[in-house]
Amino acid sequence: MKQFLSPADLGDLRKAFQEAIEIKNDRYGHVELGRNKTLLMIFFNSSLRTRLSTQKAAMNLGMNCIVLDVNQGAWKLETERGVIMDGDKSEHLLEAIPVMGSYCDLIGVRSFATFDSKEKDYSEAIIQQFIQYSGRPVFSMESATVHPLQAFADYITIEEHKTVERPKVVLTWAPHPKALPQAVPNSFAQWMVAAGYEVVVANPEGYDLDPKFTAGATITHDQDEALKGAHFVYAKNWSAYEDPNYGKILSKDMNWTVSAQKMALTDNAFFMHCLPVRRGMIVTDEVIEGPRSLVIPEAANREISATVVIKRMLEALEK
Ligand code: AN0
Ligand code: CP
Repeated sequence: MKQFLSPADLGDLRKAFQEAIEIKNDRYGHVELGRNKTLLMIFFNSSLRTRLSTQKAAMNLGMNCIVLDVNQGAWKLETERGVIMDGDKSEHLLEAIPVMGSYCDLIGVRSFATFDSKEKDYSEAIIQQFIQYSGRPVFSMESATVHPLQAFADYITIEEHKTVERPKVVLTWAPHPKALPQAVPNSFAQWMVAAGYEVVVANPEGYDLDPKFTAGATITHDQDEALKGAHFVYAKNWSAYEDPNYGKILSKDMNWTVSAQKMALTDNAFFMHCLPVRRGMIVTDEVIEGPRSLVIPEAANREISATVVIKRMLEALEK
């Protein structure tokens, strides 16, 4: 595997799940694979889970790990070609990327949507430059439009907890004070459809996601209707995708907050969220602290999803 952005990069999801469970039962079983290999993790944005779980995954595989927070201590990077660099940016990404590639064997990149340009965000301009110019396999640690390590961990978590072969999985928008990317819901919808589940996406009008990611899911603007019979409820805020409101907040409607009353509409569903989550906005304390909340095991599975992905990239290096 040379890049990791989508479920297609992983191939057969059932095989990937089996590999995940093998790793979970013996997470140091491949500790020789990464000996004298180095992972470079590059963060353009903040992180708790991704940083810790990905570093832990690399260590499980015997790798060395270097972490760079681009905005704290590195030179300010220009990302556009053809500009006269007479401003505050000291270095161009086109030099920085091959230099970074020369110090490592694999690269993970976190680079959120900036909302400056939908076209730029949806072309995944930053991570694609890493893929093109680093000379190394590259995986997304949440790039502009996708968060595949999260969606893979979510898939593992659902497989572990489901009690019917094809569960009803509902992705619901919920209110949030700041404009957030569509990366998590895009990947979640894409992976859940790829897993073969019954997938329903519920969001207020104006918040429909890019159909490229939701193809195969049912889209509705009626949250209560969507929740009926759900086995898993995945809450997430995102900003508008559709023009002319790309990246904007159109609603903070607290009727969309996932509460015990909302969960009562479901088939005793599990509650999921990628974290970090704002209590009282996205979900009530009662639901997130309740016995059907999977937020902690879901976050713990980030170590597992990252171990599978890094293992596959290391195996491909040897070929
Ligand atoms: C980010 C997002 O919504 O994409 C990261 C989630 C994993 N969340 C925030 O910035 C709060
Ligand atoms: N879920 C997730 O990716 O969390 P962080 O932003 O803390 O890494």
